[in-house]
Amino acid sequence: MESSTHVLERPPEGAAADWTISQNWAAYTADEHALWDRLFARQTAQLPGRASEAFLRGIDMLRLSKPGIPDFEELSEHLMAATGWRVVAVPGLVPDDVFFDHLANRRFVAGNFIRRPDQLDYIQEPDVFHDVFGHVPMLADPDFADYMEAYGRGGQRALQLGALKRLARLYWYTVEFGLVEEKGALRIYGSGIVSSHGESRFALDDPSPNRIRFDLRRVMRTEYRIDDYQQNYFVIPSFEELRRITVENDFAPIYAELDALPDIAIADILPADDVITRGTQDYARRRDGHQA
Ligand code: HBI
Ligand code: FE
Repeated sequence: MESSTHVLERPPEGAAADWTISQNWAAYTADEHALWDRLFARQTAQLPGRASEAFLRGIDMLRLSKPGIPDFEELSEHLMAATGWRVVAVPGLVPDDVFFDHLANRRFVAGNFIRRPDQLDYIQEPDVFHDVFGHVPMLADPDFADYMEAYGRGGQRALQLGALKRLARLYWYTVEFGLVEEKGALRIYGSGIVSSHGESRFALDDPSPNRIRFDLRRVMRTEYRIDDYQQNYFVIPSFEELRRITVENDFAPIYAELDALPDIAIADILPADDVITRGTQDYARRRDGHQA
């Protein structure tokens, strides 16, 4: 397994104490811009009717159809005008406390590197396409922008309470792999789905995964996998509701309540679940070679 070259132990040479670096936009090669354009065209071709209205609106508002890897300075001007968020460059994954501090201050950290052509369909670490195409459009939506700032503040608190696992699950099943109901249909807003060619179809069309209506406590108890398509998707009714959950709840008592309950295995469905799709899990079984 190749070592992930973008997970660093300490800020690299030249990085600030908050791990930010210059995006160095002028250093991108024509091939790198062309790879961005190829990924962008492939995803936007399949997103109408699949991505949430808020995501598609963000693509327009932030002028992301402009060819080439976006310049974070330019992108941040549009984003600041919409919701006060900025995009700052980092060399890869940053420590949780650094990550949460940026979010709490409306700074989204985006990798400035782009995947190689042989990594077109999947890359473990967040590159500029996952972060900027996947995450940034949603930050132009006021409710989602508030949710992400509240998430950052919640993360700082969760670190103090030793409850990071709970919050990481909330992030995973909303920000990374969330679905939203719009006009009676399911739409994608999670960045891990919307930036993935295969999962943008799988998440909505495939009979394999469960699709369950979002419940905060249920999500905070549910395990997830990071190495392949999800076996579970949770559906929120709206971004206003997502914002309300974090802005109106004090999570500390919820963490204490959940510590008395067992975790929920990835593909399990509970009697209390409001199930939209009871998945066959055929995809996971095929992948895991008929284990489980
Ligand atoms: N760092 N650059 C970067 N991007 C992320 O999405 C990220 C991170 N560090 C920590 C992290 N995400 C997650 O562990 C937290 O959401 C819990
Ligand atoms: Fe991400």
